Amino acid sequence: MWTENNLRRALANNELELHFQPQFSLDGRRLIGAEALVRWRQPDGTLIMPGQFIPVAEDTGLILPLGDWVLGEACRRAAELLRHQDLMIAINLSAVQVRRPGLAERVAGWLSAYGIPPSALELEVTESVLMDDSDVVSETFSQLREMGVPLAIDDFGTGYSSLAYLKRFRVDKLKIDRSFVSGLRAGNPDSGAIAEAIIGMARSLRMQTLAEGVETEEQYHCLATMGCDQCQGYLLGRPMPYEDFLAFVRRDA
Ligand code: G
Ligand code: G
Ligand code: MN
Ligand code: NA
Repeated sequence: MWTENNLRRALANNELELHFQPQFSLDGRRLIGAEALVRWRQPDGTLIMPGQFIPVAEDTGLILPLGDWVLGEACRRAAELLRHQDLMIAINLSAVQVRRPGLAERVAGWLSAYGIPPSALELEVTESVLMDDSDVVSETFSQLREMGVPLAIDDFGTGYSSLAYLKRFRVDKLKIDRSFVSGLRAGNPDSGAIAEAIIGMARSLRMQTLAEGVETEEQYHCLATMGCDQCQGYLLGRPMPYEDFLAFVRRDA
């Protein structure tokens, strides 16, 4: 496991980078954006995945400067990408970042620093973050809502979901966890029962749905039949370095 000092050095030496996993509309397979995923490029070239350092960052408070770097870098990249195509960049937020006052102001600052519209960014949080009923969390999400920054629930369906938070916050999108996608089989309605229930609920509440972890044409087809709006997964593109994603966008544009 990486230590606080390793991570502090990584931030100071600018060793973090964002990779981008493309996201598509299910109807027509149009490129609509990407999820930005942080990686740590060590001086010898080794790439460290977030599962190995995000927990350390969360425990030590370094997630605050790290998360702010991710936000700024995502906005910088979004500004470049918007010159080629109308896209949305999604980023992941940790609970620690949301509980700290001032997140909405940071977001507003980065949007204006790079001159991008709020609709070019999407913030992903897990269900547990929205179950926090503190004033700070409510205030932050209502500010973000007024600003017009879209909010998505990551790994939807895997938390201990009281769905009450869906009444308190305006959520724009549910990201259907890949555990509900991996088993999808054409001709087997049971395999898609949970995904279908999520899609139905989202529709009644006027939220969009994005299926994660789509790896096969069969899964893609099942989701399209169920009326899911968007997807991401190895079938259509793995997380990739910025330059590769840019090439991807230019081919598509
Ligand atoms: O990148 P990978 O493809 O291994 O992502 C693993 C997990 O790491 C993701 O589920 C995501 O929740 C988390 N993660 C990736 N990038 C970030 C980030 O910038 N901030 C936070 N808080 N979590 C991230
Ligand atoms: O933020 P979140 O927890 O959703 O992070 C996405 C994670 O899922 C990343 O680790 C990413 O590399 C991984 N991932 C993305 N697409 C696929 C896929 O099609 N299959 C699998 N198994 N993992 C995926
Ligand atoms: Mn995510
Ligand atoms: Na997820």
